[in-house]
Amino acid sequence: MGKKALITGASGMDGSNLARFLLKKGYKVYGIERRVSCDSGNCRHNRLSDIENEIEIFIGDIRDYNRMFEIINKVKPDELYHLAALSQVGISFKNEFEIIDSNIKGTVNLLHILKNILPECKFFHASSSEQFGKVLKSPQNENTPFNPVSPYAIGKVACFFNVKMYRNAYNLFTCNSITFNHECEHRPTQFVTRKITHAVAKIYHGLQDKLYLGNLDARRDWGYSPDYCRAFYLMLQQNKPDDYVIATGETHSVREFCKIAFNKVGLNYKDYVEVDPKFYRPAEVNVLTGDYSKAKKVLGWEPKVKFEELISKMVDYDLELVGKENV
Ligand code: GDR
Repeated sequence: MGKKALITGASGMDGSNLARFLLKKGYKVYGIERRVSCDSGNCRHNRLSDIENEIEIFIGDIRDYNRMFEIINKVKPDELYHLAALSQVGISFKNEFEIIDSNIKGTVNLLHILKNILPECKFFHASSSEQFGKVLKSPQNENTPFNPVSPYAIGKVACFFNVKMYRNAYNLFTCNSITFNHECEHRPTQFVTRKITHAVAKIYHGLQDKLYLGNLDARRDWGYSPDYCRAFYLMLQQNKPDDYVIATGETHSVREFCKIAFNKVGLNYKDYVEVDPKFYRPAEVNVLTGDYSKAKKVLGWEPKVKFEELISKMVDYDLELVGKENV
């Protein structure tokens, strides 16, 4: 029988891409998700619709220790991929306590349960490049000090060190990916990339006039979610647990993203994009660039899809989606 993988946040962007990847590898895949309703035509459950008969979903909240205990004890996974989290950095400024409850406590709940009942289970945690915050060195690698500036990033630093502590203190096989921004066609529109590509499609189809954004000069290292899910899997296949930066090594501004996305449909972003201060954050991370050389050397991992191809994929998808909705 194939290995068993349990994924928290299974219906999210990475969760669904990882589930699809692991099924192809012959895994029996189980997912945990909170029961959530659809948001603005972006129904989370749609992301799993093509594989819904191949995976088993448990409803549960990572904040609920007893429920997590029950699910882990029942599934007894070989590998646990912990992807569930409040993931919107901007929103985290208004939700400090949910960061503590969901992101930090949720992660410690899972680690604590594994230590007590399933110490042989390998554990993956999605840490974040936001931990580098106001960067102290560029590009950022596994040795770059953290300097977080948002509740989200501070919470991820706490999770990162808990994952490391359970590895060192209790000998659990636990790994962090220090994951830089990564996107795909199913990214929720609350994140800037999909907000842009979805707007490009709506503007192209005459359904929207303007696109209001925040800081156009923020620079990020944007990769492709399915590429990054492959790295998550590879981390758990090594002989030794460790932490890895997962990135593309390229940095681009939100403005450049707009320029290329609008160009794809023959439009000039300057005619449509306006800045609305309401989308600015109380504290911003200006520039991130990842150095993934350790992942390349140890995992043999490299990103396949880079900036322009990522934008093309997302714009093409949204043009088709909005076109269909418009029929
Ligand atoms: P980020 O992603 O915060 O980097 O975190 P997001 O797409 O939200 O922002 C990227 C940059 O774009 C700027 N920006 C805007 N952002 C949003 N959401 N909406 C806007 O209108 C807008 N205008 C400009 C932001 O200020 C920011 O600089 C993502 C998440 O997936 C995290 O969970 C993950 O940990 C990190 O990436 C790595």
